[in-house]
Amino acid sequence: MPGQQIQTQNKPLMFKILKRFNRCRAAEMTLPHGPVRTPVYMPVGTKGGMKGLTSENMSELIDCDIMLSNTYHLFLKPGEDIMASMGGLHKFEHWDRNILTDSGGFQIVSLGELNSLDESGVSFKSHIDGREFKLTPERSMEIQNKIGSDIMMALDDVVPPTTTGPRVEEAMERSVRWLDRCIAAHKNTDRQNLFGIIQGGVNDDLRKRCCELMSARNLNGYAIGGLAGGEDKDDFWRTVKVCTDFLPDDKPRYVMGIGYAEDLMVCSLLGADMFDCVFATRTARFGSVFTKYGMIKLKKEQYAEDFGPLSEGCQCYTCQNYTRAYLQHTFRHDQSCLHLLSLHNVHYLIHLLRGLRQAVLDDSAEKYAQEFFRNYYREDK
Ligand code: PRF
Ligand code: ZN
Repeated sequence: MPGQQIQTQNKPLMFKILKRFNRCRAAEMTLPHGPVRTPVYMPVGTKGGMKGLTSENMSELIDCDIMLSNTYHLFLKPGEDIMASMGGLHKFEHWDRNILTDSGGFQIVSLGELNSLDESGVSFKSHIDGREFKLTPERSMEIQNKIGSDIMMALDDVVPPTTTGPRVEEAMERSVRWLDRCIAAHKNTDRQNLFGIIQGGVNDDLRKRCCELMSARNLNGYAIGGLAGGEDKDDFWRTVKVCTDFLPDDKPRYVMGIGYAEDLMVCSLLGADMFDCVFATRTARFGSVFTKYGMIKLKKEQYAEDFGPLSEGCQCYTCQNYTRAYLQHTFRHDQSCLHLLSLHNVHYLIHLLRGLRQAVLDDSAEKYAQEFFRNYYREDK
């Protein structure tokens, strides 16, 4: 047609696989707020911002490429309009790297504030003031569009992975229908990505069907949901493997809600690229920290005169400057060290996977993985 220009839309996500080790991929994902080195652990700042850590800490001390926030919490406080009038969540929390937002449904169900769920969406009562709200696929997209996250998650129907029977299939099929409503409602396709979430419990056929149905929607990335909820490790790992078998090879895959070091390693080796969990920061508040030789509880008497770092060889600010003995002392007395423990735990997971990525690039991933497991499960810690 004369005068009509072909619009070459900028795709808001590029995913370049740089090298592989068997199923494991070292890649660079480019988002509107910069590059993300994968496999990647994404720390969770539920309400925007990390508990005990500033945005500057996250970029300068931890070199984190992407953080996660929850639509549900941000919607209740400060609310979508305050965020929109601030120009989005990046400006609101002074974070100029990437943000991923979860859609809200999972938090409603897992916080037990669910009132009812039907084909139209999920209804819930605010845990702050008891007001009633309804979250639909359209509302979730509207709020995430206002938040301005780089990756938005589709609203999904999540059942615990230990669920059996027809409810598992219903939730999977509803998640596909809700995904289509999300796709139709998403306004900023030029600058925000929408990921679909694979459901289907620990049933291989349902997972395979969900992967095929959602892959046909040609999204920029996919998540594997509905796991890490009390199922056996064998079921968990097999399900991740089935999904990475049937999802497109050239797009990022995100396993939701995974935060144990060993799970991040196994899932990366199975071909997943992104992970998130509140575990690293939540567990730090109870004085549990990751070390090269497994997790330790800092309050144990044996660390009272231990003048070593939290984890041998750790390059984080905490380990460079403080001893286990000092950290235990402040943990017992005024808890003023909590941000130092959180910083270490988040740094540990981010750099565990960044180390794996570098090892894939250097052809030493097998050795890296073997050493990780040998050390992490060593008997004499
Ligand atoms: N769906 C969504 N968020 C999630 C999950 C899910 O299945 C999980 C699974 N454990 C964590 N976070 N939307
Ligand atoms: Zn450290």
